Amino acid sequence: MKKTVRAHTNIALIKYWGKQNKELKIPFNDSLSLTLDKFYTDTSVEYDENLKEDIFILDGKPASSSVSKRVFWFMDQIRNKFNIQSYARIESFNHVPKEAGLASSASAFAALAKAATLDLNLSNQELSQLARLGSGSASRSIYGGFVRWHKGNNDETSFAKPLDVPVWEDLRMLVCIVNDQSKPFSSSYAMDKTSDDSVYYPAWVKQSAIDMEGMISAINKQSITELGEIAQSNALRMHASLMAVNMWYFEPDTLKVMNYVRDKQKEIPVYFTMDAGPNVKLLTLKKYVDEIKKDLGDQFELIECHSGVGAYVL
Ligand code: 2P0
Repeated sequence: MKKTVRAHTNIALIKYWGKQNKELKIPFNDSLSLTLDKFYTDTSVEYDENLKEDIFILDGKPASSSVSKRVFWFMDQIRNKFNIQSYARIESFNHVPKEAGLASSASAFAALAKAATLDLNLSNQELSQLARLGSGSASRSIYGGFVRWHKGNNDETSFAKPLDVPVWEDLRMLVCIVNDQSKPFSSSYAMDKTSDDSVYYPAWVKQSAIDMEGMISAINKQSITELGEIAQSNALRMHASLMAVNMWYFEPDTLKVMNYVRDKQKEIPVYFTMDAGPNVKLLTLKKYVDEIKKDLGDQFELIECHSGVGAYVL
């Protein structure tokens, strides 16, 4: 019987930005994320020895050639690694606004890694390592809650692990949709250009290790102030390193939300983080959500997210 795997997206609080090995997607720095409950990808993989090539159906239609190429390359890696002979029919449904910095590749490759290897019963560590080859951030979407991707230094040692901490019931991420259209350039291109050419890149790598220690301490204490301050400055540093190579993702409405947060921070704990796109993710506690929705809800779509679970078979 055909089985479907669901994997949720994650949003990094300490960002992954830059690879020491581009093909194997080994990063220069550790990253740490929160898996979200609201956005996910459902994927099924059926191997068929009669097929002459892989087939990839995305959201009910054959996928574009550039998307298919990346998926077929990933399937080739799986076939080589595990000595699988057949091509496959792959079907995915994304419940994520695509290409808008909401990390659809993270849930997509986490779901695909698990769905394509279900019969092999891989451990989560092996799945994380495998998903990483599809998209770096996918290594984190194998798990729920807070997840740290340990950069390692080769294929075997670069994988994510969940933090061993209690669930933080009151923590909320409000995803603020500024623009749900495709972004101007891909995150892979932007991060490669930054690590290759940005004069600020060494400072990014150095500071992100310091931010990681502070973030783990904030999560252990369940301190929204510490978590928010570190997440916000880490995101701004990532974007600063990118701006130093003449690229940015900010749009006028992105700045509008950033300015709102800066003012509101004088009254309540609310912070932002941002990824490779113009949308803004707000970090706060449950008791402040209604007030923020009242302030921003007329102008922007706000999606309230909690911590989500790891990849599983439906
Ligand atoms: C992150 N991002 O930590 C960072 C922050 C975007 C900004 O991981 O090249 O699609 O496929 O490994 O995983 C997005 O990059 O990049 C990303 P590749 P990916 O979430």
